[in-house]
Amino acid sequence: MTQKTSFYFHPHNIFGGLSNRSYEEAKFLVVGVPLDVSGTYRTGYRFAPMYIRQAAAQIEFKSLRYENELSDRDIFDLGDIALGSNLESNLKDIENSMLELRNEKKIVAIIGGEHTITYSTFMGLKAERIIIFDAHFDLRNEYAGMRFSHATWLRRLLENIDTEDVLIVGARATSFDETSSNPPKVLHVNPLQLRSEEINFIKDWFKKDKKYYISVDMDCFDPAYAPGVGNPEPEGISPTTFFDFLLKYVSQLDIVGFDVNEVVPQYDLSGITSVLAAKVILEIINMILSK
Ligand SMILES: [Mn+2]
Repeated sequence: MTQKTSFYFHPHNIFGGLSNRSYEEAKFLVVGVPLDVSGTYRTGYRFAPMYIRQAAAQIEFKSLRYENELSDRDIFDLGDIALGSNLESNLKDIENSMLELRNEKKIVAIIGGEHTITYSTFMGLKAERIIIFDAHFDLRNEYAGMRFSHATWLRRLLENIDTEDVLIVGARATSFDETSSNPPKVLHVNPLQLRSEEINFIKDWFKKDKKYYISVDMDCFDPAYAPGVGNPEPEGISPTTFFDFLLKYVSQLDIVGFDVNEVVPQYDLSGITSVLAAKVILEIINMILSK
């Protein structure tokens, strides 16, 4: 009997409800990194890849800004990296898996997980510069007795790369505790500056001959748009500001990988944070495809 395939949804939770048609043809690899170890407030990051994959299956793929619609053939979803409770061995495993993927010459789309993963994904993919969208600076030297955590990972990364290779967009939350440990001075633009368009001081930072990594902590958005995050922070940016920023400054850069992190589905009662996270991934893919 011929199988009536049109009657059936794909039984597995593959990103966007896609079919994982061809690994060879795919330009993008989706990888879930459900790290959920160092959270100190609202945890549950481990469930985010599952929810964001589902959300991506229920929204359209065509981009308004790029006049592009990614297809089934563009993306292959590898599944999640298996992780346990030992943070440092998890970080090693994440970095090693990225080192492997780097040889595949594809762009890696990572679904976190807590923000700590970005230390390892960036290092493994051997990117040169990082654009971070985040309410926070994550520059503490130690947090809750940990040298590696969601609040310290950028400080650790800056022990490996130069300060001038980092830009933080949407930053608005810091503390005396953070600034008193003399963190490196990182170029950043806050939501008020983004609204008033007084951001000429960053326009020369973008260089076309460098390899970039984009990290999107979903708490960069205002909690009205993204309530389901570990550490919500009022006065964040809107999705429109975010997508306009990508179009204006990021769309022509050489991107080797990106992540979307810090979603906590249990606090995302309407599911809108996962939908926005899925949209961020789809839009970045369309942006890169239309370059
Ligand atoms: Mn954050």
